[in-house]
Amino acid sequence: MLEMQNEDKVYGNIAYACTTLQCERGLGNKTAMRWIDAHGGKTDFTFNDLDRESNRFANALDSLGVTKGDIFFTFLPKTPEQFFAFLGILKAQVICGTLFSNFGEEALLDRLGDSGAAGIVTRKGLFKKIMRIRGKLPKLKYIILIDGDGEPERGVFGYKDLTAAARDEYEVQPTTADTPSVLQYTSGSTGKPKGVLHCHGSLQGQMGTARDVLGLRHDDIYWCTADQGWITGTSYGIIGPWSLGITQIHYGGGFDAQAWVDLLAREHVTVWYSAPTALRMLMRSDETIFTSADLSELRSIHSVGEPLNPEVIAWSRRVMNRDIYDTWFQTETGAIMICNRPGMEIFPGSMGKPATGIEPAIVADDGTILKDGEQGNLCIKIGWPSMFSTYLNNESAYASKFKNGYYYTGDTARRDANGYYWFMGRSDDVINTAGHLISPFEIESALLEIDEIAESGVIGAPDELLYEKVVAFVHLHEGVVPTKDLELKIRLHVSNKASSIATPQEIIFCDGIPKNKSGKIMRRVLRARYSGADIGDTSTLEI
Ligand code: 6R9
Repeated sequence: MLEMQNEDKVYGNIAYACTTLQCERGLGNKTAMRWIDAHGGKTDFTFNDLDRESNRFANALDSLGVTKGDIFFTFLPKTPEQFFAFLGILKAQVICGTLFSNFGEEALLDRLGDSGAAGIVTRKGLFKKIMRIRGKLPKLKYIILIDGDGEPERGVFGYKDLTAAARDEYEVQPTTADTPSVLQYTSGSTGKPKGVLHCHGSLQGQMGTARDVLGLRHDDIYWCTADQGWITGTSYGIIGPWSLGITQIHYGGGFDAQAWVDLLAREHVTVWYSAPTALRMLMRSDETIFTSADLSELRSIHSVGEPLNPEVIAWSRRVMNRDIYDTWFQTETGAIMICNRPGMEIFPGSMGKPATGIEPAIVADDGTILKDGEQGNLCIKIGWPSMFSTYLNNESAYASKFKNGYYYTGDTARRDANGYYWFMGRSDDVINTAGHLISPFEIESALLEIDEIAESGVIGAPDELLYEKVVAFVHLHEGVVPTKDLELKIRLHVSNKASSIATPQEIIFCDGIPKNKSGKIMRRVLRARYSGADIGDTSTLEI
């Protein structure tokens, strides 16, 4: 029995596997994270450090009275504390939600409110966003500031004081595959964002794909550029690599072509996981940045989040003398499902073949499994280890994603005769801008709060750099004149309420928003209007 519990503990808990287990394997003094701040300052943290710091955070949560099954969020840019807190939260079997630090107050309120979060770890610069909505969050008891002092009477705690008072050891309780672990919200085209809940058993999928798809080996130096607010940042910026005992680089600076290439060269990065928008931005920069850098140790480059255009692969082959391996997955799938990987022939434009054990199918709307070459819904046969366990508080939306033993991804794709999958698009209106999924509904709701606006409709339009850009059609109230100031007001409002990434790139003032007879915005018509295409069947149009 004791042995059994020990096994559960060792293999069951994600954070245990990423820290204590690595120390038990003899890797305690190995660098787990080389932290590079925005000014280039470096601090190395060993697996011992990661274990101790996450133990302290878990003890701190225990001392506050946070218990198994509660939900605690991180709302931070990349900082070492982001990682310590994430792992500490999971060690305590508390569910860890992660939030992008650019979220505005409405986006925060939706997520913290829906989940009934017990607490949040953040920093002073972001604190005011939370204080503005705190009155609407009665369940939010604990705000932990990584760079501030506590005011316990207001439910505010200083990270440093809390963790300094905490013990270095933590007894992780036996954790099973179905113990809830990570929570991330994802946008749909209607309604509020949905909380995708994962379980500790997802570790198997994340560890397996980090090894088999990213090809991570014990002597690698790995850099995943994804933010921890995103599934890629948790599955492949924390869980997958650390569960394999791999050294990771984490960089606190923003995008800068020279700084990124310098980092790749100077830190001897061997495996790099990034996204098409960043790669396209690199592609636009001066080629000598690459040709003058020594990237000889860089073994493989992987990409996720948006379609990887063949031009980017051609550029990488020419300038870096390397392929880029595209990978496809979703917040819901938890781990890579379809991919190109080292050793496989690449057909530029195709996202590759199924990862080991994954069985996708292309399915028609009527449920018929389609043949090679035919386009349809991209579905995955259920039962992979990192599959989400539910949409929090939304069992019906969860159930609606499954039919005949398949999970419907919401993407459309086709498979060719060689078994390679080709992404065709999404079957909903969700906008993918620079790899971030944005709900047009969230932006429309923010726009409607602006006094001058009568109605609005938001679409994604093709963009060379971002894949899609946010375009807002705005119908103003009678007598309101569109001005540059009004445009600025609109942009600021969306940025403050939703997020800076959701801010419309283009605002088009118009006389009315096309709706169908049940009042739904016809985004298809707006897209056609934008591209100048034929607007198709308009029999259900209101105007
Ligand atoms: C990991 C992640 C998922 C959606 C997905 C699809 C798009 C992701 C892609 C890709 C084309 C790829 N997507 N990878 N499209 N090629 N290699 O991105 O999760 O934020 O939930 O987005 O992103 O539309 O359905 P998430």
